[in-house]
Amino acid sequence: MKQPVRVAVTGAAGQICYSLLFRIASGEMLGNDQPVILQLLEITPALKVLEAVKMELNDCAFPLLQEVVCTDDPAVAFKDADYGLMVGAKPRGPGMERADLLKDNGKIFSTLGKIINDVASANMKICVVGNPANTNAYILMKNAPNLNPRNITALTRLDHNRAIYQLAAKTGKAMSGIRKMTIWGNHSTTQVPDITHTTVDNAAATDMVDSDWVNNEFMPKVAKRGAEVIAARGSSSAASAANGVVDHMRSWVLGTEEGDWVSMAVYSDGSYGIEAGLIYSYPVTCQNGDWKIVTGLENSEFINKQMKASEKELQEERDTCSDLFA
Ligand code: NAX
Repeated sequence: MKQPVRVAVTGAAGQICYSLLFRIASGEMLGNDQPVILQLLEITPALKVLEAVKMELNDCAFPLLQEVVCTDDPAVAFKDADYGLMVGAKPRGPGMERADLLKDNGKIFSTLGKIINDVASANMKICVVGNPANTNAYILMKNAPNLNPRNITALTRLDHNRAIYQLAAKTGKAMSGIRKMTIWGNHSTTQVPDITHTTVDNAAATDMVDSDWVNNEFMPKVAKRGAEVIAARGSSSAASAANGVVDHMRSWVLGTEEGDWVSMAVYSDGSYGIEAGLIYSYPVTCQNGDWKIVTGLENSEFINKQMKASEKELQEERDTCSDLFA
C-alpha cells in the first residue's frame, strides 16, 4: 500500500466540492491505489455544512480515504499538503463588476498564498478553480515565492472538455476518438478554443467542419458555455467543473496519453509570444508529475490575434490587482 497523500481543498462546503471530494476519495483523481487524507478549508459560517459533508464522506466507506480534517484555519488545511485545490471564492453577485470580483477574490488568494508559502511543501501541486482563475493563480504565485511557480496552475480543462463535446456533437463521432484539442489563454470569454491541430478518429478535424462553424458557432459556444449553464441551472457549473479538476490533476500526476495533449493554464515561458510569467492556458503533455508546453504548432493569423487578445485581458487583470503582490 502506498503512503497516503494530503489533499487540501478550499471552498469545501460549496457546490463544486460536493461532487469533487467524493471523486477524490474514490481514487478517480490520483489512482485507485493511492490513499488520501482530505484537509478541507471553509470560512467559519460554513463549518457546520462542512461537517455534514464529512459525515457523508465517511458514510461512503471509501477504502482509500484515511482521514478528513475540517477547519477554518488555512495553516491547518495546507500543513504538509501535497496537493492544493483552490475552489473557494465568492461568486459574482448581481450588479457586481468584474473588477470588484477581481479585487475581492484576489484578496483571498493573496492571503492564502502567504500562508501556503509558510506551511506547505515547496513541491505542492496547485490547481486554482475559483474565478478569475488564471489571475488568482498569478496572485497566489506572487505571494508564495517559496513555491515552484511551475506547480501553480489554473483550470481550463472544463473548457477543453466542453470543446470536445461540441466537436463530437457536430461531427457525430465519439468523444473518445478526439485528440489534441486546445484551449489557449484565459478562463474567460476571451479564451481561444482551437481545433487547428485536433484529430477525430485520426483524421484532421478541420476537414470535417467548415471554418464558418468553427469561428462563429464552436468558439463562442465553448467560451460562453458557463453562462449558458448558469442561465439554465441558476448557478454555475458544478459537477462538470469538479470533473475538470479530476481530469486536470490526474493528467498532471499520472501523465497524458501517448499521441494526445490536454489544456492547462500554466506559468508561461514566453512560448507562442505570450508574456513570460503569466498563467496562460496552453496545450501540454505530462509525464512523471511534470507538464511540458507543446511547442512548434503553426497557428493562423486569426488564432494568433485571439491569443494576443486573451493575453491582453490577463495583463489588464493583473494590473488591476497589482496592490495584492509586490
Ligand atoms: P460555491 O459558492 O457553491 O462555493 C464556494 C465556497 O467557497 C463556499 O462554500 C464559500 O463559503 C467558500 N469560501 C469563500 N471564501 C473562502 C475562503 N476565503 N476560504 C475558504 N473557502 C471560502 O461556489 P462553487 O460553485 O463551488 O464555485 C467555486 C468557484 O469556482 C467560483 O469562483 C466559480 O466562479 C468557480 N468556477 C470555476 C470554473 C473553472 O473552470 N475554472 C468553472 C466553474 C465555476 O464557475
